[in-house]
Amino acid sequence: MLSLYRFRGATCASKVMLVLAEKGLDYEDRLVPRSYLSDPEYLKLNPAGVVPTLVHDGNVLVESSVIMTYLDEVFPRPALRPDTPLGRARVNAWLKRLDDSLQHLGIATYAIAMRHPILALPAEQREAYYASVQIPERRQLYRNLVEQGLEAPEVGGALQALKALQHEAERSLAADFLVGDYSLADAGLTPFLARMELLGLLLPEAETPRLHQWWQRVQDRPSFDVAVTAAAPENADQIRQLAAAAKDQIARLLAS
Ligand SMILES: N[C@@H](CCC(=O)N[C@@H](CS)C(=O)NCC(=O)O)C(=O)O
Repeated sequence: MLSLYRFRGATCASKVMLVLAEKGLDYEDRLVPRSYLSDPEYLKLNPAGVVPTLVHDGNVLVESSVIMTYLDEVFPRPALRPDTPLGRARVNAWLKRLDDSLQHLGIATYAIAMRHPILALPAEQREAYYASVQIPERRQLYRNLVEQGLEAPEVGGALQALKALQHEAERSLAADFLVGDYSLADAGLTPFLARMELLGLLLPEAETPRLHQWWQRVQDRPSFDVAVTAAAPENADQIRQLAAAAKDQIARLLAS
């Protein structure tokens, strides 16, 4: 039996859900509130207090890329990795690249949208929020993002990194998918594109034409609706509006 812990809007959980959907695997959907991530019961499963966590026949797995690879090994059909060592290495390189890029996506999401409800809190509650950030080195980052938004010093670099990620995908897309047939690399990149699209960070089609075609191709797959659309943040419309309101500032940061 498979159980997946996730919350709505968790990019890393969508990566795993795409793999489950592509393989037609049934699983118990443990949709949890974000507050549950710091519950001692959950921390026993996932000491970092993040999603996704997969439990397979009582065995606990964390780290989205590890889980995706595990699922492809245990449930090999349809295969979501090439059968050559070189092809697999290329898929692994994409998974690593995406893991390394998650922080940039998080910074963009906070600076454009998630800061607003926190900024609206009374100062005392805002301070309590910063103090509750689990990783101490991240407290100043969150403070900057909430209080300075797109002006925070960390944002320019993050948006440039997300731009570079799109260019890298464009260069990789000589054929329909990133590495051979549809693979874990495509499943990994898809929720990133969905988030970048929501935040108004997608580069124009003229700049990344192959990536735009790929984006349409992955959206046309049945897995997209269940693993990405249905798993979008509850406040997706509001995020889109906030991104639209910030579009000139975003364009400046992407251009520089
Ligand atoms: N490297 C981990 C990152 C996990 C991670 O940061 N997950 C995010 C969602 S994408 C999370 O749970 N964040 C906690 C929060 O937002 O409160 C993985 O790929 O599984």
